[in-house]
Amino acid sequence: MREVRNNILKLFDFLILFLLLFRVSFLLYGRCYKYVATGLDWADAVSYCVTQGANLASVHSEAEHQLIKTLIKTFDPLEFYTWIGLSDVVKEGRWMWTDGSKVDFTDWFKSDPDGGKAQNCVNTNYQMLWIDNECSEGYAFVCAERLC
Ligand SMILES: [Ca+2]
Ligand SMILES: [Ca+2]
Repeated sequence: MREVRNNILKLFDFLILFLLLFRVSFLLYGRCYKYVATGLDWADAVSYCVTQGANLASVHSEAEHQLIKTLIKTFDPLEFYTWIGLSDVVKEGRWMWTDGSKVDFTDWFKSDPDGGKAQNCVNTNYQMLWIDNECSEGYAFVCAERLC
């Protein structure tokens, strides 16, 4: 019985943390973020976010990047690579966010982007920084919506 109670309390703590993350994101940026643990290729991740009325997350400041990394860590303690909405799939070397927002912040790993035409989609969390990677690989991802 005590174990059941402890598990309910743990679940409650988790829900509070979850709600807090969403609330903080809303207060800071007027946006809601959702971590999706299912590994999809980048194009399917883009489509999935759109079905949720959102886009793959764009990132516009170090504070927002930290918030997204905290969200990822909440669901994935290993903090594995995660898709964000940046790509140069339309034109090589021209990085664009899927939500159409301006590229006013990046946090590349020192040697990246290095993949040329073979790597057109961006993961965060490569040593906590961004890398270009092959769009066909399956990773978890973060969606963001402007109004929540
Ligand atoms: Ca490229
Ligand atoms: Ca790369």
